[in-house]
Parts: sequence; structure tokens; C-alpha cells
Amino acid sequence: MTSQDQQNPNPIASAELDYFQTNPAPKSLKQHLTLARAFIQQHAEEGRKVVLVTSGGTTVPLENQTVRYIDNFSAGTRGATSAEYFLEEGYAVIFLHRQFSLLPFSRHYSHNTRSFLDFMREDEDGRIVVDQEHQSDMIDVYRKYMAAKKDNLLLILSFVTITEYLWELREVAQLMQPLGPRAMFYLAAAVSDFFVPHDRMVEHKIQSSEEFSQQASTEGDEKRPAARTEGKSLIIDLEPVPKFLKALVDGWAPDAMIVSFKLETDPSILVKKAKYALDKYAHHLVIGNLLTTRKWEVVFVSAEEGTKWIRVPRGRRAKSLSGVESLVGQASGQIDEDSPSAHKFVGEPLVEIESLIIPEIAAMHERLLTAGSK
Ligand code: PAZ
Repeated sequence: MTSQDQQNPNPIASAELDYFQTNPAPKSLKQHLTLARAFIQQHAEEGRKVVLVTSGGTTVPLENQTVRYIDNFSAGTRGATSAEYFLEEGYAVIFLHRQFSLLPFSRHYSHNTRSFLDFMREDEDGRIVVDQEHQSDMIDVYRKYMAAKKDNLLLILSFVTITEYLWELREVAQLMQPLGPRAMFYLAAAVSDFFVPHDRMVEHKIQSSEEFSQQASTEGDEKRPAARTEGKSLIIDLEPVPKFLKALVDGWAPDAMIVSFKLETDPSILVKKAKYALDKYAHHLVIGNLLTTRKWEVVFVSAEEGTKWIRVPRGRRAKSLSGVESLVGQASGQIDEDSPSAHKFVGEPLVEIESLIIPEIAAMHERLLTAGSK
């Protein structure tokens, strides 16, 4: 034990307390929790498994009245796609996503280079209808969406900033506690590791002109603004976000199955980092993925099964004369190579990799539930 640990026997708990005391809750939290409480209660009563899917990137605001912020690349594809496959596996889904990132179902027709209007045409009576070419795909998506809506199986909540995300995650996780091991967390959001604490954030837009910029307080003052101009330069001095992933296991959702993602860009450290995260956070499964290949391959790292790669089959899409699409290529979604693929992936993957990931996770959840009930 370090002398700091001796003064404070649970550094994670005190970092948590400090974070949530000093970084205010989002205004929409109360309303979100009312919705989440009713949703969780309904599905607990109906004996359904509930998964909280997080999706999209968190922002790091530099000003309280935010004009500028730091963001990341995530579009929310992984989360939105996974949510659909969790519904297919019989889960009720709480979809906690970055506002305006991809949503389950509507993702098929949004954020594309094509507008949703390109899927429509005007019929002889002057009414808008779906183009013949897109009828079968759209009816499929529409029916699944309506089925989820009818049974209230999908609750959509949103966040923008890192602090909003953490508040929502903590509070919804605590509401999910009564579900016990029937709850799952699927943490696909790209969460910032660094942030500007509330007490070091300037109120107004940071001025680029020296004449208007507020003078930074004296050197060495730890409460000086974390983002400020000094001379002509913008200085951004971020602090680490406390590591809350362990709190999820220890305090917020001790009985739930927890699946987290590890994103890297360097193939040589991916598995090592995923294993490290598994040891450190004691989640049930860590899924490693690389920025450039994340739609084609991921690596599962778990105490239960060690290391296992999931890959989309290689091949191509083929269209028959009738226009029906089929897959030509390897049947299996898995190849037993034990490291990231050396070959380059081009175009779109043959199938959505989430269609392979989610059934594996659902089966793992079932095994955990069975083992727990013995
Ligand atoms: O949102 P997206 O589909 O563009 O990307 C998904 C992802 C890479 C953000 C996700 O698979 C992931 O790895 N999330 C965790 C990222 C992290 O290490 O914080």
C-alpha cells in the first residue's frame, strides 16, 4: 500500500465521489431516469434480459457555454447495429447514445451519402411511396422496428459530453441492479480518457485575440482554466477521467454481465491491451478492435474462453438475375488465426460483424446464467 492508499483505503470510491460532486449532472438526467425506471420494471416483470448498449463518442467541452469541444471519430455504427441484433436475441435494449449519432433501424437510411428521399418515388396518384428496388429491404427493417416499438423493447437515451455519459451510465446501472445477472452492459461508446473538470472550465468562448482574452491566473495555480490562450497559442491542459470501469463491476452493477471494448490502432498491442483491461476491470468479456479493421474482425478476450477472433467471411456479394442478393464465399464467420489479419480489407464487409458478435455474447450470457443458477 502506498501512503496515499493508507490515508484513503478506497481510491476508486473517493475519485468517484469527487467526480460526481464536482461535475454537475445533466439537466435531462431526471427525465431519462424516469423513463429508464419504468422500462426496467416492465422487462423485469416480464422476465426479459435487459442490455444497456452505449454508443458513439463523448465530447470534451472547453467552455461552459460551449462553442468549442474535443470530439472523436465514432459514428455509433457498432452500437446501433448491435442493438438490432440484441433485439433479435430477445433482449430489451436501453440504447444510450451520443445525440445525433446512428440509431438502430433508422441507421439504414441516415448518415449516408444518399438521402432517404432517394429511396422514394412519386406514384401515379401523386403519393410518395418506397421505390420498388428498396421495398423488400425496407419492409424488413420497418417490421423489426415496429415489433420493437409495439412491445416497448427499445429505450433511446442520449448524451453529448463525457460528464453526461458518466452520469447516465452510473445512474441507469444502479437502476438495473434489481435485474441481477439478467442485466448486461455492452460498452461500445468511444469514451474520452481526458477532460476539463467543471471548476477549471471558462464560462465564455475562449478569445483568440489577445486584446479580448481573459488573463490566465498566475503560473502554478492549479485552478487556472484548463483551456486558455497564452500569447497567440491555445493551451489545452486536460486531466484524466477517473477509471470508472471497475466501479461498474464493484459498485454500480455487481451482478451484471459486462462487455467492454478496447480500441487500438497498433495491431501489435491490441491483444495485450485487451488482456490488460480484462485483468484490471474484471469484466466478463473485452472485445478488442482496430480502428481500420473494426468492421471485419474483432478479438474476444475472456477468462472463460481466452482469446478468440471473430471475422466476417471473405467473399463478395452477388446479385441473381431476379435482383436477390446472396453471399459468395466462405460459410464460416471465423478463421483460426490468432493475430490481426495481415491482409487489407476493401469495400464493405460481406455481413455485419455484429451479426456474428451478438449471438456469441448472448450464448455466453446464457452460460453465465446457467452456471449462476446451479
Ligand atoms: O462507433 P463506431 O462503429 O464508428 O466505432 C466503434 C468503436 C470502435 C468506437 C467501438 O467498437 C469501440 O471500440 N469502443 C470502445 C472505444 C474505447 O476504447 O474507448
